Amino acid sequence: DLYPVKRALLSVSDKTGLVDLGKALAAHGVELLSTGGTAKALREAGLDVKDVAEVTGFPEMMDGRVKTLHPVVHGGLLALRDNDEHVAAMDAHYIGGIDLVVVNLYPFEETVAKGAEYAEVIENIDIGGPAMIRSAAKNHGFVNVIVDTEDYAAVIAELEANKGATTYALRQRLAQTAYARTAAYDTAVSTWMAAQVGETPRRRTFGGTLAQTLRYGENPHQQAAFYTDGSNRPGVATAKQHQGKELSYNNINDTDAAFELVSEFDPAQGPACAIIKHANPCGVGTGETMIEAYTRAFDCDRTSAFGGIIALNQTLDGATAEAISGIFTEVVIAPDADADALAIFAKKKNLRLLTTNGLATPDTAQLTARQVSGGWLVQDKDVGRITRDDLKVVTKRAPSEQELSDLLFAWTVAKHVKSNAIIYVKDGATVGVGAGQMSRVDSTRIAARKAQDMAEAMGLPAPLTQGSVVASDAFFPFADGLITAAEAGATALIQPGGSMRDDEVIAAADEAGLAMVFTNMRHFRH
Ligand code: 93A
Repeated sequence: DLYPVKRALLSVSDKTGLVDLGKALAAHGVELLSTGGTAKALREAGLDVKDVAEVTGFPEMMDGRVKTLHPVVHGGLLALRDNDEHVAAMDAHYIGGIDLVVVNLYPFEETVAKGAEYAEVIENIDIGGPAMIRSAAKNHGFVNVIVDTEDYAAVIAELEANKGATTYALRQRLAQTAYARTAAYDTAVSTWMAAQVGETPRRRTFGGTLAQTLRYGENPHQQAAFYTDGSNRPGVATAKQHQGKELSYNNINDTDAAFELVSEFDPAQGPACAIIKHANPCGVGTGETMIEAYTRAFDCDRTSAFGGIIALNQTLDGATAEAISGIFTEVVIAPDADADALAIFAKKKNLRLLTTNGLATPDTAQLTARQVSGGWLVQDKDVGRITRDDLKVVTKRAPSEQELSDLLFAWTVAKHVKSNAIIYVKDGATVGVGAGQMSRVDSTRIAARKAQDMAEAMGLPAPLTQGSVVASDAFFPFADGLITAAEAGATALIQPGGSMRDDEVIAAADEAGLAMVFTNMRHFRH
């Protein structure tokens, strides 16, 4: 399965390692063909190179749009060397075999990432490069294709070991890498185009660029990696890490949840803070100052906040940094951090601080995907939002101004809590979160029980759920959940409505003197 490399075509945008590779090939007597810029770089290093234009008899034209798209190139790549008719065709049309292709593509992903104009992005869609890669990879029985500078060394090592030939095993592995690259490249193009014309779940592929090989996955026995999608959105994928060790798989997941949640709160309306554990908030607070917002988030569930991930919607200041330093925290993510905060955190070597230079855009349309066995589920991201005007009061009593504002706050938090989600809120801060239970009444009970525990731990006369409002991410199927909330001290409720037993639930609310509003929108999150 050894096949000799006699002629190579090199055409690369990223010229890293090119000259060394060219020299190693030349040392094995390989003839070098190349395109404009690549040929120039090789010649400057003193190598003997033939221009592709000379081989095809056509100049590079149309700003380089057509340089290698020619039967002399593709015939040389695709011809089966052990097929008499193919060999006869090569002879008849003066086509020489090309046994090795070295191509890396126009930097499409980088061009998008730097925010280039439409026309420049279009010009960076490589056509000839992927065509050569795909031709060479198809003919891996005879042809080597290198698309990754990291693979230069392996090919040189084989040429050394086998007197200028490579093994089938290597060529096959290179072919697989090659198709992975062209697939990722076209995915990047289609993802960018989807952003221009609007994404739909029907016509979208997902791909990404390897950003980080993670130490492990959700558990230490699982391998993992982090891919970025090139969209350059403010968030965990693009944040600047100021200190601490690398983020783990779970850190990235939780930091994303924290930042998406806190970004719901317009900084112009004041500071907000979210503390996340296992992808669910264990406290969300607002306040006059950031330290107040943090403290109120922390007071919702001080026990769970230990080892949590904290997101802020405004600059991290010194006072808040000092307060956060009081307990073990994994990650803090904020749009920015002031000098005082940086100095305070510098003493906390294990704490990771990320700044994003902006907030996420939870109201911008986007697709989300999740893997199931044998496929992917794709949907629009939940960007649903409601305002006061969308609410329908269904009880005899209408909510007060304060209740209304807390109901909307609770509803926003509920969107970011795993179902079944029940959120108790008082004065712009959560005071109880029930998440991820299989029954809604259990979520209602758990949140109230935890508030009771917190009151005892903090020496409060009554749990903070007294005089709170409650959001439920989906309708109450029975009155029991609502009654539990009322017993915990809730005075108002927000929920989608739409249950067969809405009448029963509304009657129970009236009986308990609760105000209740329907949103006619659900926020399941699984
Ligand atoms: O514009 S292209 O799509 N048309 C082509 O025929 C073609 N052939 C190679 N781009 C083409 N290439 C790309 O040019 C390669 O994939 C590589 O990225 C780049 C190398 O150009 P140069 O050698 O001039 O620097």
